[in-house]
Amino acid sequence: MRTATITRTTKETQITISLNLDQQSGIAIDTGIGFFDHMLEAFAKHGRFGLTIKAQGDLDVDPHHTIEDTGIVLGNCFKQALGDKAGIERFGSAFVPMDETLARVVVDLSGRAYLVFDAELTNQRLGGFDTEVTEDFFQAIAFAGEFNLHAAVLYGRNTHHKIEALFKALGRSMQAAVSENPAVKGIPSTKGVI
Ligand SMILES: [Mn+2]
Repeated sequence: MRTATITRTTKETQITISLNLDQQSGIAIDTGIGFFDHMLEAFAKHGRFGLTIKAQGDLDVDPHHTIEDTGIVLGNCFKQALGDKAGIERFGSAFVPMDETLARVVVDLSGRAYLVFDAELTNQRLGGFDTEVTEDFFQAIAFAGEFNLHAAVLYGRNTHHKIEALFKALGRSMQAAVSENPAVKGIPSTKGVI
């Protein structure tokens, strides 16, 4: 079973995440930020991951800590659940439209952390979610998970659609990358380690 459960506690947030890479064992998300919950549910549903998240953060200060720290713990869960990455596809990509918007996410579970984020998010706030923090979440998951993450909105108008398409594309591309393929013999790297 490729699963991980991690709890991280700081003075700003307390977060527990359980991730199951191989089945949608259930999705239950509670971060206290409605729009963020909606995005994480879309990520898990379309990535076909089992995912439970309980995050209690200092929302009275700003939602930023809770969103960024959730990205850190989720990235840590992917890294732990994947283990030595033997037999996985390693690369994954997805285009996801949402009405007038088209998002593209490409990942390489390379063991190296890098983010390229290219999206113009014109509406600054959606519910209790500051849209600029989308990039901080993507940065956090890529760096904690130690993978290359290239995320772009190719075109679109509505900021809700743009962010939702990005989260769905992140789910689809991660699902593709973590998939096990019998044609992959051992660890998918010429170095022998990723
Ligand atoms: Mn929506």
